[in-house]
Amino acid sequence: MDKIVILTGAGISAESGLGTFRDKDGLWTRYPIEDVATPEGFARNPALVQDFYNQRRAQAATAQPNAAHRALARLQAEHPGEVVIVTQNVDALHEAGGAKGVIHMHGELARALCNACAHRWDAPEVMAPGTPCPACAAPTVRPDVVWFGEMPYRMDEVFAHLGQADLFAAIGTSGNVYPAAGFVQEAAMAGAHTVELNLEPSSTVSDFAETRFGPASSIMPDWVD
Ligand code: BV8
Repeated sequence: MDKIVILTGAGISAESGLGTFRDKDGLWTRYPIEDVATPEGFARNPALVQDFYNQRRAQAATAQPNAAHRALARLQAEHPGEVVIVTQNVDALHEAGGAKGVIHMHGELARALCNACAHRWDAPEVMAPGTPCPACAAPTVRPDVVWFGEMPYRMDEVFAHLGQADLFAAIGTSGNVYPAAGFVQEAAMAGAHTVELNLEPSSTVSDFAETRFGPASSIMPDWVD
């Protein structure tokens, strides 16, 4: 029974039309991270942050999975119970492409979170500042995404998978954000073979035993099949 752990980043959704963060016209070039992806930024200007995520939620709602998402779903189907997909992405394109049990370590655009009582529910298409929480009525509703300085979700589970990995592949991530960027070293320490599949070398390319470069929707199907 092999254990295959896959980490994905914004690059796997790029060909579905969703913006990445650090490419030339990436999201972080238009919105300072500290203003829209930190709890402090949300406290300072909730309307700006809600607008940032409303725009991305609307874009994600019409995006379609691409051949890379579908290739990963095929990999899971061909290796039942052996393939765990951990994504940094907050879109739902892995699920739309047929993947199961995806671990969204940075949360999900389609979910809302109450800062007061931690209630979570399916987010409305447009989330206005001051929206009352359906559970406690406090006007402290935010997108259920993990901001900088906040603990990513399900890390214990992820590190347990990494500790048993025979194969670890990172797809479409620049390797700039931790703890995700450190997963390759965890997997390598467990004896896993490590592969980077990306448009270009990431910041952590030297940590990988094998690299394949090119657009995810063309290199992924070859790699899976
Ligand atoms: C944590 C929100 C610990 C949702 C995101 C000081 C203070 C506090 C923390 C820190 C600090 N210094 C460092 C840290 C840690 C910090 C961090 O790593 N900072 C970096 C910038 C140095 N990390 C954190 O804060 C994390 N939490 O450490 O908690 C803790 C411990 C105890 C108690 C409490 C806390 C939380 C990190 C999560 C932040 N949230 N997003 C959202 O808006 O989406 S991160 C953001 O970057 C996105 O989520 C994205 O997923 C993530 C990573 O980016 P990538 O996915 O890699 O995207 P990127 O654009 O960078 O790269 C795209 C790649 O694709 C490129 O390489 C490109 O070449 C490639 N590509 C493009 N097109 C294609 C392609 N590849 C293939 N095919 C194509 N077609």
